Amino acid sequence: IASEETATAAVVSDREFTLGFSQLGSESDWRLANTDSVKEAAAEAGIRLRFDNAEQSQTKQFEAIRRFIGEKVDVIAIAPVVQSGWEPILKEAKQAGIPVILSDRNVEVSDPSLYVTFIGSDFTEEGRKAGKYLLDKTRDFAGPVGIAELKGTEGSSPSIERGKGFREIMAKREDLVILESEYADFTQEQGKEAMRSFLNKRGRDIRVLFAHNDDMALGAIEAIEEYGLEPGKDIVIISVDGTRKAFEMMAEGKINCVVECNPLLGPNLMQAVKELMAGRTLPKRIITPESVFTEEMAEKEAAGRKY
Ligand code: GYE
Repeated sequence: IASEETATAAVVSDREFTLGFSQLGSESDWRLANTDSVKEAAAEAGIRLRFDNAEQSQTKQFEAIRRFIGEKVDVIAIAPVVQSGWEPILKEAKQAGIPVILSDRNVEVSDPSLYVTFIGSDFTEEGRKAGKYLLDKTRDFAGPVGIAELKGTEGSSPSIERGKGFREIMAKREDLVILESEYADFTQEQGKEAMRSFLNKRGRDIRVLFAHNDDMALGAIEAIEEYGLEPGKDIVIISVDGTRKAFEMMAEGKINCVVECNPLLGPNLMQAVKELMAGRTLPKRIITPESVFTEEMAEKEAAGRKY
């Protein structure tokens, strides 16, 4: 009897859970690494995954989430493209009794019980780290120091918070001036386009570029070279994410500083799903630890990057 009981218990705890994951898009190398991480971790954890790519459209995310609710998945995870507008759909999930985990980006809701936990980076801190590098690097520059900013997706939590953290630190010095700031949707193409127009307007007055992600920085590097300037020398480049391509550029001296943002959230997410299914209480916030890398470390680090 004892062994039969154990067998039953094992069957119950090994029941295959279904996770519906609404991925916001495939706009960057960070995102591709994030998607791979989620898929791999689900397979490893024995969790059935319903995956949807919303191609940067919140409406498509709503549609996917409604499908997941219809399919009666056990848990829904969302990487929300923008911060606002989530209350109604989160209420639908709640009414259906399906717990929601936020992954990567945050939402703005008045009722925090609409989601279980938010797993992802501290974007404000990332912005502050970028700002601190800026202070060090430009310490001896004759002012004013003109800065260009490539923002990510309008209304997205990483873009809002990175911008905020950066400005918080920047405010410590009056000679630092943001000359241009545009949304470029976290993509290389738009990063290049926006940087080209910044240069056409401001030319050499731009001494520093703060790009909210690596893909936009890579696009900007192309624009800077086409304009006839040297990225990393004529224009200091500070970026966020830490993709292999960015590390390679940093090893060549074309990017000066990369603030790390870790996309490998899959294992944490699956752990959270399992704990939730086992009836445990999760912390409201799960933050991923991250570093800052500069040129001196680029070559050594580039080889070991997983994304
Ligand atoms: O920095 C960027 C991606 O939400 C943290 O989205 C993520 C950001 C990441 O497109 O590369």
